[in-house]
Amino acid sequence: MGHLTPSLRLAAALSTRGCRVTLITPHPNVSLAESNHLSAFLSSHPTIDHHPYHLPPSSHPTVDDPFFEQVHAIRCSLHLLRSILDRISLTALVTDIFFADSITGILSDLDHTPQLRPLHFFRQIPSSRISSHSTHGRRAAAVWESRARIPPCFAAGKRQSTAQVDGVLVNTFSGFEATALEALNNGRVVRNLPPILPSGMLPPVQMDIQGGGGGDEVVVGWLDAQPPGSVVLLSFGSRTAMSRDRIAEIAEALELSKQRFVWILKGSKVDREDKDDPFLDRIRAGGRSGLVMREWVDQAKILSHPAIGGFVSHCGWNSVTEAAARGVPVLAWPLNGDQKVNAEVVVEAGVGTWDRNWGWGGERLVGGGEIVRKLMELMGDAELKRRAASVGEETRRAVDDGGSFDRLLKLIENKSNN
Ligand code: BUP
Repeated sequence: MGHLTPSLRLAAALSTRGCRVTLITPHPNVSLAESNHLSAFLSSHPTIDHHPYHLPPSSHPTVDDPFFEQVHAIRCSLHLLRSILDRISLTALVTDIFFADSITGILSDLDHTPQLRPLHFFRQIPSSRISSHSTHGRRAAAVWESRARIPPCFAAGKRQSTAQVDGVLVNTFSGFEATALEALNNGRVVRNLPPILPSGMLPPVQMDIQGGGGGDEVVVGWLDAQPPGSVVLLSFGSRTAMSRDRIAEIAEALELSKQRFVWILKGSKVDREDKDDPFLDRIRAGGRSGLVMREWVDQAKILSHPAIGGFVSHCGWNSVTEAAARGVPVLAWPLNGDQKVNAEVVVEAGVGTWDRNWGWGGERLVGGGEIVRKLMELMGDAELKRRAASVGEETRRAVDDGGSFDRLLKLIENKSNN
């Protein structure tokens, strides 16, 4: 969902601004959440064309993470895209950065698209990896701390794929990662990069999710009855299973703290076996002052509710930007992948806190008492609230000026005029 959500937002935003959009997605999807979102999106955007491309059965059953299994299957079958691309009259192609190298190879093979170079869609720039220092009170040039920390698409081995693209579109906004964007675009990180374009804060897509079960109404109805800023939202993404021990400690902390909360709780990797689970049902039934939601609910919508005063998050990049854009303070609790980097961005941007001693989510069992202390800090820190609110305001201003998105549209327009 972390990749699909921004891609759908981008497709919707381009379509609204007059682009004719075709969506190419692999089939089958990895999770129920993905297929539900895709169908709802296509029904609510009838002008967007859709081409599924059918993946062969998994040849990599040893990977125990369905998401990585899917990435592997897609990478192995990108040649299947050729026949689809041959049938579409393309002006511009936006691809997820995961498939950068292979797509570039396929395009150079297509007869009718001699000047077509893709735009890669990348999730974030880890600005915390760019250190800015102050000289005589002025912000000086940003430099990378170490090559090893450069995002893979910009690193030397992968540079060929970025050299052959028209731009790298990043799911971020300038108010949030100004230093990183400036450093990349001025060649201070790696020379001769294509333009790095922030997508700006893409608005959430309005759609009716099939089988949604009315969870959103339940949450919003409950939040409407709570005082402003009094509720903490807890969500650790849709993809990673948390250990039962950890779930139990969080449940205990919520009970001890008497903190009002909404907890989006997933017990398994993606949503494959998450249906009946007596353990999770017991947690859900606990007598605490909040809601435990086992089904998909609209997180961005919940974060927008005035009753929400804090967010305990695994720091998936979308979650981080959704919270930042709404000025909601974050308690970072990364689980894997790029999430520690994202947690650093949260701290650097001033929108949240992160206790590095907690390590990866699954590494060390953080006790209920410790979680209570952090929860209290998150919900009671007036300075943190002020800083987060000011980042939210800056973001809203950035959306209003629409500058970065206009640059993207211009790029596409130039290509269609060529
Ligand atoms: Br769970 C959940 N509702 O119930 P990230 C997630 N989301 O709207 P990561 C919901 O999914 P993954 C739910 O708002 C965000 O836009 C959430 O993306 C939305 O996480 C997206 O935060 C999740 O980037 O992806 O780890 O990359 O959740 O698939 O693990």
